[in-house]
Amino acid sequence: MKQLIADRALLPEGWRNNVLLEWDDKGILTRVSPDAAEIALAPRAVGPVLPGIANLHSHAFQRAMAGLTEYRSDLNDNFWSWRTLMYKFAGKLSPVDLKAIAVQLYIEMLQAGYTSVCEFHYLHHGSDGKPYANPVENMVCLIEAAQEVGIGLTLLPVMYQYSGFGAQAPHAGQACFINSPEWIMSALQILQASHPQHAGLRYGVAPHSLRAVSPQSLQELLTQLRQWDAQAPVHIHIAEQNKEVEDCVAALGARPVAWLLDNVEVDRHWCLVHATQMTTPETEKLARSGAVAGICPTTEANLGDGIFNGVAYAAAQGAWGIGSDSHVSTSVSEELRLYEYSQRLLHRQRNMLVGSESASAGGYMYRQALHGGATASGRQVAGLAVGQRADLLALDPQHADLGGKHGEQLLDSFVFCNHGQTPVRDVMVGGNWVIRDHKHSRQEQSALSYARTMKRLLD
Ligand code: NGQ
Ligand code: ZN
Repeated sequence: MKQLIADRALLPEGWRNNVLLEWDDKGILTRVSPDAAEIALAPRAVGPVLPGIANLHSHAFQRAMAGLTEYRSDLNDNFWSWRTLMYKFAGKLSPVDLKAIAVQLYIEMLQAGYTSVCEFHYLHHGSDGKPYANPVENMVCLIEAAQEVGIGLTLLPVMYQYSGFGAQAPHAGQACFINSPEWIMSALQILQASHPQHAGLRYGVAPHSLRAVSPQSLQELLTQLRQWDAQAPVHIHIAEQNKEVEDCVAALGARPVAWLLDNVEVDRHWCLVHATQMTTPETEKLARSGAVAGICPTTEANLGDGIFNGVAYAAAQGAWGIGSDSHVSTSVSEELRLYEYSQRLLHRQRNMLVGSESASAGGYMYRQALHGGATASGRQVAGLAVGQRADLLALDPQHADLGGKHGEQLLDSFVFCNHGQTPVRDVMVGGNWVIRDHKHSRQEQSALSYARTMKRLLD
């Protein structure tokens, strides 16, 4: 029997004491008993226990670009000039490089408290656009990286066809992304045969954006996907930049979020990443759809995207989660903090996202990101409850930010304090400890191989 006792743990009903957790061979929780009497023999968590969060948006390869685009590359340096640099970098990567980067990144995510990741993966072919001998080679690298490191994975092969609205031909720099609905469906079948889905691995799809697919191919993909798996997650980049909104209005006669909600059946299986440019009616309609808004605060700030309509979305009780996207940061707490701070700066008030008085902002954000991340991942990772995965973190009770604090103060301190090392001390995924005392068993090996990869890429 696999067990853990937590003196304090955050359960769906709130903070509870003396919680006995038990899980089965698959790492699924079979018992969650607060105020447990028979606790003497079970191993004990070092400090307060939180459920682990799913990172709902990642392009793993971009981890290796962090810090390399922070200079003015263009007189009008913006999202699109950053993208040109990103394409150049993507063109240099081999499958071996991708795997070394992903291993490093996934260890960093675990250390910060993410226990799952959703990979929005579009580097499908070699830089000349030629498919690899195994057409899903890069996706296999991501699966192997996640398995070796021990993080849960939702893999979303990206459909990418065009360079802009109105089915414009792709640019040369996009050659390694290009495919079709048939390609995606056959990739999913190959992957399911070689790496079948299990509690720690789930497949879905990601039409890249309304600019990179057509209404017809989107519909084809969705029809075929739903025959294959009625519940599979669907993620899309939706409305990150104003230019994208203007082009969408010109081509399709509506703003991207409005067009998608009016033309496609969008429900809780959908995750709309970067729903940054929304009117309030779009915001309210998105909230009602049940879809998850994928908010990536550090990347959206880094790329100069704009600020998510968070206060209206929270008031409409919309579901949301966080993604580290381009990985300029892999810190759970920094993502949550920056989301709330963006709202404070915009509205010149404090604690904007929590609806009711005296509710904790950190507590609200942690729970929302937990539920939104779990829904977007399409996996059973929604917290410490029977039937969910044993994905959890134990905070360091000795950390200066946590001493003497209780309940929601722990979450507020986790999110809003930033002093020294992260308080995330131990991390368990699917019933296995993957981080102990801040360390991963493969971290030294990974650091060496990541450093070699970076040296080669930058030489
Ligand atoms: C991506 N990243 O696919 O990596 C995009 C940029 C695009 C973000 N949107 C490329 N943050 O949207 O065309
Ligand atoms: Zn993205």
